[in-house]
Amino acid sequence: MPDVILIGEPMGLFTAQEYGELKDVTLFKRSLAGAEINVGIGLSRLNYKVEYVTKLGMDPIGAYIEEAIEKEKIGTSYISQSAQQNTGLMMKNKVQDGDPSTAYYRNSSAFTTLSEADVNRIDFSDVKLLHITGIPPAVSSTVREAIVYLMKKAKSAGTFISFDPNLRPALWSSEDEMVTVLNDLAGLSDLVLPGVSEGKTLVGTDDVEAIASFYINKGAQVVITKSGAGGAFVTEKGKETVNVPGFKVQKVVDTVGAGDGFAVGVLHGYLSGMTWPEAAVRANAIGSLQVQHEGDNEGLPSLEELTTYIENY
Ligand code: KDG
Repeated sequence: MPDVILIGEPMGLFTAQEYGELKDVTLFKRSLAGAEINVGIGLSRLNYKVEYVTKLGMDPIGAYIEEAIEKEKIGTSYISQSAQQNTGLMMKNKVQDGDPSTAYYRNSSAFTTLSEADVNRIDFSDVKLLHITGIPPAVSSTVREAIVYLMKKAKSAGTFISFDPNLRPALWSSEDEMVTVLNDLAGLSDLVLPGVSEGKTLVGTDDVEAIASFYINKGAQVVITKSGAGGAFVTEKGKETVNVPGFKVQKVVDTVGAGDGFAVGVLHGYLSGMTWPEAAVRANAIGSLQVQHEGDNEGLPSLEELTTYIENY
């Protein structure tokens, strides 16, 4: 049985190898993207048994992604395929430092056709954690239904559920819909991982205590709010909020994937029995490693690399 189950849309990522607008770039490097597969890769590198639920097209990028997932020692038993639709793609431009711009090619992708019928054989007995993000429920109503089905099944099996809102307004038909759906999903979760600016959109405030209270009142046991350079704010039900400072970085190469790295650290802490503030230290460390690398998951460390990084910081 896996320790962790994740569901999401992996994409072939084409990262520009020269500066300029995406429309002008001629040279790209191919790799793998997708918030949930990033978290899966991070946890697998830390030696957890991970099973990833997705649907791929029967095309070269789908085949590449399946091989990449296997190389990362992630289970593929819950991967289904569509003969009619293609695997999603994404492009990202090269930046000197900071936030690159991105373009999606994922409308009507194979993953958008995933439905409850693709996931109803998933067995949660002995599964410790189900990790959900706010991206997959945006891509289609069938995916959204499948996610609610999985969360309810996990909950009745006693599996811990973590939720990272991962706002992607471009994928939703309206902000109202995004806010309603994501707050409902957060209400089915034990751990919620919002960013401060996401809190502003989802809860209407950037006050970390107010954001945490909102999700604790919805049923969460713990809320860990990300505040970039301000580190993380850990609020456990019935306890005072604790600030865990971030790790300073010499040079930010690419911010994409930092939130996924943060989630990896928190979930590593949970799975290995640490306190939540201890987990937040790992989260800040992995987030800071990830921003020092180009690519979505290239900075995610092994257990030894993580330990050495924290010890030498
Ligand atoms: O968190 C990194 C993601 O932004 C990236 O991998 C792409 O999953 C992705 C998405 O849908 O935006």
